[in-house]
Amino acid sequence: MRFLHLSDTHLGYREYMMELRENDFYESFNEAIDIGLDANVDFFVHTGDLFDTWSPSNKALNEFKKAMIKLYSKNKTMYLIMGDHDRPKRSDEIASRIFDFLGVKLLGINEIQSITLNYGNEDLLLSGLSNMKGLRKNNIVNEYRKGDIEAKNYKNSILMSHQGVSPYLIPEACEVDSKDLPVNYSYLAFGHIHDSHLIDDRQPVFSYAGSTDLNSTNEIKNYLRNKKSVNLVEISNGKLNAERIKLKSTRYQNIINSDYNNYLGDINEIISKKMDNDKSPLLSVTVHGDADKDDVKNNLKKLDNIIIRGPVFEKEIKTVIEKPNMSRLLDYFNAYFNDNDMANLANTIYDTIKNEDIDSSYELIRGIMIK
Ligand SMILES: [Mn+2]
Repeated sequence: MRFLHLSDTHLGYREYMMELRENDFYESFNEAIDIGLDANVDFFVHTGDLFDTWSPSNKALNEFKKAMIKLYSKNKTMYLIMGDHDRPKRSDEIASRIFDFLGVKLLGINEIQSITLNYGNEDLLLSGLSNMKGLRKNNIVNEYRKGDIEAKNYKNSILMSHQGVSPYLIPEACEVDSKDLPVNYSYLAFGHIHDSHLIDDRQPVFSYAGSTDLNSTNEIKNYLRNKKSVNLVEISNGKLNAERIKLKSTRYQNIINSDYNNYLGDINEIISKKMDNDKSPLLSVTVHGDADKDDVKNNLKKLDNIIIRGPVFEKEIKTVIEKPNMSRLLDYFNAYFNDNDMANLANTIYDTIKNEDIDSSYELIRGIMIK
């Protein structure tokens, strides 16, 4: 059995309102789909943040439809879970479910959902749990346990989940500790973290497939080291082999930290490198020290075939003075109310309103009022 694991495609994301950047995301998504089709996989696994918002543009919906028609014509199913970007924030249909008639199957909306697949006379358990935020977060470990019990009965099994797992993110952003991950599955297919991780010297094999394009400059460092990728996974008789396939259509990005005398040379050095494709590179430029700003801006404007982020001018090295213990919103609530319980309450309400639909927020507040 073979499948393609992709994630965090954020279709419809339009960086700087540039149509060109929106198209980049469609292109890398389509490259990923074609990698799966060329490898003649049995099915596709998408671990969330399919679209950039739960209410995508018609163009984003149409791009997805075109790709799913290709899959449908070759009899391939796309199994999906929702990421935090996909879950509707008020009562609405889930965007990916519109495409169920093309064999798109969404799993695990509010709790873990498992199905049995059969390819080439082998069974496989496929479990999915969509992103659990806010109040739902408390159920994650329990849902994993339910899946883990089922996975015991299968030689081949996959869990799809879209969460922050420690230690892959800063602790405050993690919803799951790696010690709470299920142990009986063959493959833990994760989404949410945009840098790819494939840990295949453990059982089960664990992977963040990573995003297919860069959503933020935070991803540049990892992109330069590892590129963007998808996983081609082969599984048979409980034996699993996962391979990262690097994408070629990703627009090249880099960060330039330079000064007035050297910035043009530094830019030229980078763009003279061999690229994976002929897309204009996207460079974030910071010029440190004294600089004729207008001259820099004019010179950068003259450069053809490069997209420049910035330029940012840094006169001197800035030292950020951070007040102690004021890095979390909860600390601000604490300072305001001067009362731990009130601060926690405010933080919970804020978190719920931010992450959940209106009904859950009412439910939470009603619960508090009854107490
Ligand atoms: Mn994402």
